Amino acid sequence: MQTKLTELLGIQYPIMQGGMAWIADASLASAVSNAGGLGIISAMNANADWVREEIRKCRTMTDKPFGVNIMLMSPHVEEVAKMVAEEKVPVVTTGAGNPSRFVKMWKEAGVKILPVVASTALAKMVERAGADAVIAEGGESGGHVGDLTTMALVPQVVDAVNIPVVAAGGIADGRGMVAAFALGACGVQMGTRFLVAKECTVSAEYKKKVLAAKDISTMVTGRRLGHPVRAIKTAYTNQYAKLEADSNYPDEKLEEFGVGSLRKAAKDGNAEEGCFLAGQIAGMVKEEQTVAEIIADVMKGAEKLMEGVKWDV
Ligand code: TUI
Repeated sequence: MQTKLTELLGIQYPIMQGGMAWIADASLASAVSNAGGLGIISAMNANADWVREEIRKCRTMTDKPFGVNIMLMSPHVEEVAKMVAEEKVPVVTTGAGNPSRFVKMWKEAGVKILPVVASTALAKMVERAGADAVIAEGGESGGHVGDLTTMALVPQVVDAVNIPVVAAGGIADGRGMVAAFALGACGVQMGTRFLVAKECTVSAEYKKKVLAAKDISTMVTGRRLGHPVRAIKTAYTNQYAKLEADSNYPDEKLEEFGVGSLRKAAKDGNAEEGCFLAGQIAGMVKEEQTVAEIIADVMKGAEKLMEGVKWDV
């Protein structure tokens, strides 16, 4: 299937993998790229040396294009931004902020730039700065979320900019992909469905929680600190929500409560203290499959729905 996204990135299918912190490593990214999508390594809060190592590992595992997701709130954002330009990674996606100050440097290095946006204002800003496309991510997604839903955000971003738009948040199968096309997107980014891929090295406890999730199993915490994140409801999120609602509980201590919780979920499989980020479609993810099987299933579903339909996407 050819779309503006497959053309821009030089990939076979219009599917990107989300840059999930502590989860999206060279193993998952190379598997997605080898299966014809765009795999992404998450730079999360890691330093440049760690991310460089992962990039080089990925290059030994695939000769296809891949990307690095830069979380703009990372304390190492400046050094990581410079390093991805030095390494000339094919694609950079960004999250949780405005990447405009890095765009010139990345463009000069030939890096394709796809910022994640949660509003039309940021979409227009990054288009002006020189972004190649935007990923419009609705609040159905896991992790750091904006206010708008995918259904409301994607068409408004499509109308606001002239660069290609990728839809993210709440997409896990062919129906979601075709819905994204109907809204004017030229591809999708999926995170939660790839969480349970065989090639995903996340803890067994994490996969178990995603596979057991139902429609109403996720919730958003962290609004009080300005960093709302969606995760699977657990003892940890319930406790966080309680502390967050207690106006006598200081912000600093709330911040402290969250430190290390993503690592505890992804690496240690700590069911009590871990924060298991996942999107609202976790309830639709029922089977551990290889990345190739996941991509084949999404494409088969989409192609069946699009039989006889001719869309210019
Ligand atoms: O970034 C994500 N998802 C994430 S980041 C993350 S790590 C984290 N850990 C603790 C607290 C916060 C984050 C886990 N999941 N997705 C992309 C995304 N970006 N979603 C929403 C946004 C966004 C929101 C507001 C981007 C820009 C924005 O406005 C920025 C501005 O400065 O205008």
